[in-house]
Amino acid sequence: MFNFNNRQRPMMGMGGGGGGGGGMGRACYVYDENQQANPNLVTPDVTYQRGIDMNIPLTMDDGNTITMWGFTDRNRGMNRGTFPSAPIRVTQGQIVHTKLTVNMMWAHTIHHHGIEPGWESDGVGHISWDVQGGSYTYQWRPMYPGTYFYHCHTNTVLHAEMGMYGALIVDPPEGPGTLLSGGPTYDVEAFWVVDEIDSRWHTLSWNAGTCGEDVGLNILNPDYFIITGVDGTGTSAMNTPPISATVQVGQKLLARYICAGYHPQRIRFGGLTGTAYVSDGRLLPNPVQVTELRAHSGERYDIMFEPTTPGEYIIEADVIHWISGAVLGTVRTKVTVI
Ligand SMILES: [Cu+2]
Repeated sequence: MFNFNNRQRPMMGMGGGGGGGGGMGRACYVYDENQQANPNLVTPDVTYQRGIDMNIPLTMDDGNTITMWGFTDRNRGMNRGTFPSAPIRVTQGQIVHTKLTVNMMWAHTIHHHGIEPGWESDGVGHISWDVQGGSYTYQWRPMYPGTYFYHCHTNTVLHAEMGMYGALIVDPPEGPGTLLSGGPTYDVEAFWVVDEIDSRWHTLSWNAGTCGEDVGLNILNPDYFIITGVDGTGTSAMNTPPISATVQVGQKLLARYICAGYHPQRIRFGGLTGTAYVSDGRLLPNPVQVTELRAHSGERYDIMFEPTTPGEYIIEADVIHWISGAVLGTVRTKVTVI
């Protein structure tokens, strides 16, 4: 059914571009020959459509602007992407299509991290194919409620660092407001997606390093620290829902935490005690009381808070060097209890 011949392409147009636009040309291991229709498609319950934006400006608190890459939301007719990309939110058991359209200049995929579709829908470009100069539809059916994320899996180390990801939320049949079928429920939702940025990487072309040349992707020296798309080291994230949250005593807050960086993280809840119900989209054997959590790249936690004392609680996530253990940076946001 699929032609795997002639997968190795000659290097053409390497080193072009950089910065906004992500450069042009091909890469040595990008397999774009087999973008015919996904052979197993059935009628979906819901379809998400995503395009590509290789020039998303992100302005930091110090005034510098970093170029991010991301997905556009073609369902809403958006030609511009956002960082993070627009959430995908579905109901447990739905058959979902994600249609990705990429123009001729670059190759990208969508991998629905933590979802387990057939291999032709897994979006791991390195072992199947990348999407370039056309569209491809991924089909998947989430079976477990919780917090996931989707990201590009072409030249993954670079493209994920460049911001090509968005939240993927699976609700139980009850819909938003309920974490798991039959409970627990929540009143307010917060999204804590913690990431680091090495601005040196953000001048590279989309295909940098794919032909074996050393472009330094083994060296990540972050100079910015991000929570859910904003600079997390100043005050930007303090009063920016759905990062910061306000709850009344007696209400329940669900925090959806995603470790979107490469260095390990430790998130501290500022004196609040939460209950972790779900880890990486799977129910924990028993709910766990937590005042802090550690996570590695790609991990997610669903944590419920039911605060009893009014006040302001500062949520802090440390980004920790994977070898030395040094704290490289700390992002902050706030839960206000009234
Ligand atoms: Cu990509």
